[in-house]
Amino acid sequence: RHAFWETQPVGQFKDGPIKLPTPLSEVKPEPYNLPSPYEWTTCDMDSEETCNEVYTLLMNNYVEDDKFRFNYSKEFLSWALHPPGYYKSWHIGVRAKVSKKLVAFITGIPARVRVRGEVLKMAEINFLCVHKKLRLKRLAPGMIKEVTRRVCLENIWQATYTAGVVFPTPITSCQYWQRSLNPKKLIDVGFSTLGARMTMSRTVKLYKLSDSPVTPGFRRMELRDVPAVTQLLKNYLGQFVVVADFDEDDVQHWLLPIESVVDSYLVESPETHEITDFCSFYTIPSSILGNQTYTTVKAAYSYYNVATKTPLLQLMNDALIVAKQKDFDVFNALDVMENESFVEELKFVPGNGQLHYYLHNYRIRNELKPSELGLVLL
Ligand code: YNC
Ligand code: MG
Repeated sequence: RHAFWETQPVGQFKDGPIKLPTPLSEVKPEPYNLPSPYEWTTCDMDSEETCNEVYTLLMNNYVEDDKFRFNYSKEFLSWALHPPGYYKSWHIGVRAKVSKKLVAFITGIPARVRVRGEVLKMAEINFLCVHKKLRLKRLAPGMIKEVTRRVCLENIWQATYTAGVVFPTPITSCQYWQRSLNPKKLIDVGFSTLGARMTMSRTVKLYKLSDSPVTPGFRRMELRDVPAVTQLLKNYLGQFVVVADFDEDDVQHWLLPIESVVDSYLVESPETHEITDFCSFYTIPSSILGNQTYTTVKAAYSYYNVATKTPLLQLMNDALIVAKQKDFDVFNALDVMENESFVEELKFVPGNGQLHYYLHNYRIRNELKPSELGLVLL
């Protein structure tokens, strides 16, 4: 310890909070000001009407590149925003005062995140979106300040979030890998291109998978598996540096399958009935911008995977097989945890663009490697 130097404005040796919490009475009690045509609204995502408005705002204005825009489903949004202990006040919208049209959105959800040895209550910030017609008017900073205020009012002082763009300062930058399941469609819509010296039929053959999973005892996760899956995850995630800290309630919420939202499979040993391996992925369709034949690409995103008996490569190959059975077009995985160990052999190719991970009000002295992350955000 350095009783003196730790009080000085110099880089510190230790990881930890950048600013200490203030008394709650010092957190601003009223919302930040918005430009006068707009007003804050708290979005009740249990209301079908509000959920529809959010869905429509995101469908038309959320993250996109030149060809695709995320098209999170209503069921997905409801799942993503209602974890155990969620705060309605963290589902924040901005409306035009006159028309009441929803024009911007940002959300937080509570989570426990372990950073090395310390488990912290954090907010996970997501779905920041400003209507295309209101861009570059500095609405986003006001929304970020307002969500921060509402998080602090719950006596939570740290947050985590991901973004495709760089600002101060990522804890690590990850790469997406993409595995074609329906190569013909992906090529037709311009999601991927035909490789050099490749024909369509050779490409289709290259990506062909078995009709059904090969691992004996591979099956869908059920409610009765929650305790075993929680234990498997806890043991496995222990090795990583920034990690989701899941209890059984969290596992039930985040990993129990929900049709077209989240899928989880496990291996139950045919002899001992022990649960030895686990894999999961969530569903985000993307709208295809300006294609006549197809309107959406159905994408699976690798979530949490744990292999203790089955080789991880084989487990993930089975995940690809069930994703293909469920008619996904592509399977995406970040290079977090041990994902780099299977991507190349399973014919994933690097996607373009990176995903940067951030912590709010928590310093990590050295940038992490993606493989030190045990946290996947939606
Ligand atoms: C972004 N994604 O740099 P500077 S990811 C954070 N996250 O500030 P304006 C962002 N900041 O550089 P626009 C950001 N994108 O001047 C831009 N910024 O210091 C910064 N896109 O604001 C930007 N969703 O309102 C600049 O820009 C300032 O009208 C400019 O709005 C931005 O959900 C945005 O990509 C992103 O809807 C809303 O472009 C808009 O362009 C848009 O003039 C399409 O803003 C959708 C999109 C972002 C997805 C995500 C994570 C968000 C994290 C927010 C940060 C949380 C901080 C922690 C809270 C602590 C809680 C506690 C305790
Ligand atoms: Mg703006």
